[in-house]
Amino acid sequence: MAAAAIALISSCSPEAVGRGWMPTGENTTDETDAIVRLWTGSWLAALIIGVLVWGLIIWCVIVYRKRKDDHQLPVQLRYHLPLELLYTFIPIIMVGVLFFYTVRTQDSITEIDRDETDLNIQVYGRQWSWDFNYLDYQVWDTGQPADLNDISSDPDEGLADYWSQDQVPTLVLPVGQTVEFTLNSRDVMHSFWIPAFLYKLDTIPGRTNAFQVTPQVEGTYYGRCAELCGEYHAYMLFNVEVVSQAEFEQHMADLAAAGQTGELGEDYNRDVAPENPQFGEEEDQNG
Ligand SMILES: [Cu+2]
Repeated sequence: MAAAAIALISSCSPEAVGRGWMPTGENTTDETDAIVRLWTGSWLAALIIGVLVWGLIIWCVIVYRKRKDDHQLPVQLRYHLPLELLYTFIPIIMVGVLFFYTVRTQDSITEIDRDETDLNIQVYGRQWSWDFNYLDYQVWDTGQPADLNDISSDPDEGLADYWSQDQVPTLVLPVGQTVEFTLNSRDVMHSFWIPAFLYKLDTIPGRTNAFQVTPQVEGTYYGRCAELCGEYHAYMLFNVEVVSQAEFEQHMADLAAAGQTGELGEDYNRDVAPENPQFGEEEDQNG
């Protein structure tokens, strides 16, 4: 308990508490503030109700405890309509309040205003890496699935091996520009997740998902697949770099200079090109 208390107290900076211990200290996108407010609001509401319920339980135990020389059963209640209505409707109201704020926040996050889009990026998830198409610049970038022969079966060593292969793709975004992401999958379900953005969305075969976000803080962030998608799901990593507009333009020029022009389109989907060695070999490993 002492260890737990120390761990808790040490992470109790006012900012960390105010943000409900969410993974970032700043508003990395235009949406993180609303998400943090929903999260901390839900926590606070749950805590207040928890304290109330714990208080009532303790109060009942103390006030209605069995006393000396008291050998009679207390009044037995059954089919007590007011009480039953109370414990039916109060939880419904609580769930309703949480539902209302969740839907309101979610709607504001998932709403897409195409007029505001500055940049269109298409993301393909696949076993087990990512393809990024910068549609407006007609350049692309891609990661390679881990070279499985060169990876230790020990999970920690395996991850280190994968990083050392330097095949993790990097998604570069210009700060302050509104990006519209189009998400697709080449094989099974994956989930496009940038933890620091406090948001993730599935990539689903045969379906297109989209969301819009404006990164606000320059920096390097981790990206992850958040949907268990097969044996090497854990290696389905990417980096995100939020940079100035000039650096972004330079990166687009670099990709074009490297010959990575056009789009990595649907041709690389597994169903369409099963003979493609990069995507076809793991046919039996659907997750
Ligand atoms: Cu995945």
